[in-house]
Amino acid sequence: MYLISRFQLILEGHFKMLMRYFGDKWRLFRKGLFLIHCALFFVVGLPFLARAANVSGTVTDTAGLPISGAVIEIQYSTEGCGTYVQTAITVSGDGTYTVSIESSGTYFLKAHLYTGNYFNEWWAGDFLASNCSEAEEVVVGTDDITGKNFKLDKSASIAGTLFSSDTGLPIVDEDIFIFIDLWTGDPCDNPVIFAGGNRKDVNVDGTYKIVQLPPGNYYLQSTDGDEIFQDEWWGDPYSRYDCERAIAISVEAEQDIINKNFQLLDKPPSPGDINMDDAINLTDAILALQVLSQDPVERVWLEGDANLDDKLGLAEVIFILNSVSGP
Ligand SMILES: [Ca+2]
Ligand SMILES: [Ca+2]
Repeated sequence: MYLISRFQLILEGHFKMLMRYFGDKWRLFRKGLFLIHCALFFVVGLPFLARAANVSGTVTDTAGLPISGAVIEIQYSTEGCGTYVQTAITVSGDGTYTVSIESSGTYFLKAHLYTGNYFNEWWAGDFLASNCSEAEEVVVGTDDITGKNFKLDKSASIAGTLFSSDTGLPIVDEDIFIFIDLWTGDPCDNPVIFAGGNRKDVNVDGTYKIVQLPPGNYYLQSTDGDEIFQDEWWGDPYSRYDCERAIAISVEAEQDIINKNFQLLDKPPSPGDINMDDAINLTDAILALQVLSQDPVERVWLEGDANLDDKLGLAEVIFILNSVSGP
């Protein structure tokens, strides 16, 4: 009896040890299973549970013709306008769009064009708003929402080509690094850069087009990031180095203005240097006299104008002679 009970005790002891050992493992195993389940839920289950609804509509011009290539951007309202929650959706060729919104809430919709000539607009019910604070909320639950349509107003544009003043040919360069800025106000006295994101990179063929312009008067200025060409203002009949000679371009609603070309210098001009050879001497005086007698034998540059009257003549001859004879 004693031996049996002793044996029993030993067995029970081993069993308890085994239970303790495997019990820990079992708890760990269950814990592991739980974590795996959680991970599976987040990876696989949550997107399905969280998906709320599709929002769809059309993007057209005011005549109802589809505008393809527009992008519908979505902003979330809890933190106000400006908080993007989802990748933008490109409007398809027939002007329709469908956005899948993944969680219920309040959203704002914006139709944005990166290349076309229409104003970017926020959806605001029967009309469109130019900024988010005027946009109408779109409350997304579990039902699909349709009919969020945009009828975008056409905007104005300015286009042209950049020429080299030296060669007279368009500035064609794969690595071109010239851009055009729009300014309002006095170009020589703290002009204001037009706040429409209209700084425009010039294309490799030397052309440029600035779109999404509201009506107004704008001054255009070219800037060459490579500093090969001078920074110049648009002017008539050619672009100008001096801000005093910048000419405003008047733009009306929906107007497409073309041929606002630049003729860029590759060095800054000097008053009196009629032939732009970096020297002011009697050759320049003779050229100015020949211009006066309407008989220039060599190419002359109006940029050598010394008295800001956009003409070459006696004023330049006197200026040059003064320069040559010294103080
Ligand atoms: Ca000269
Ligand atoms: Ca002059």
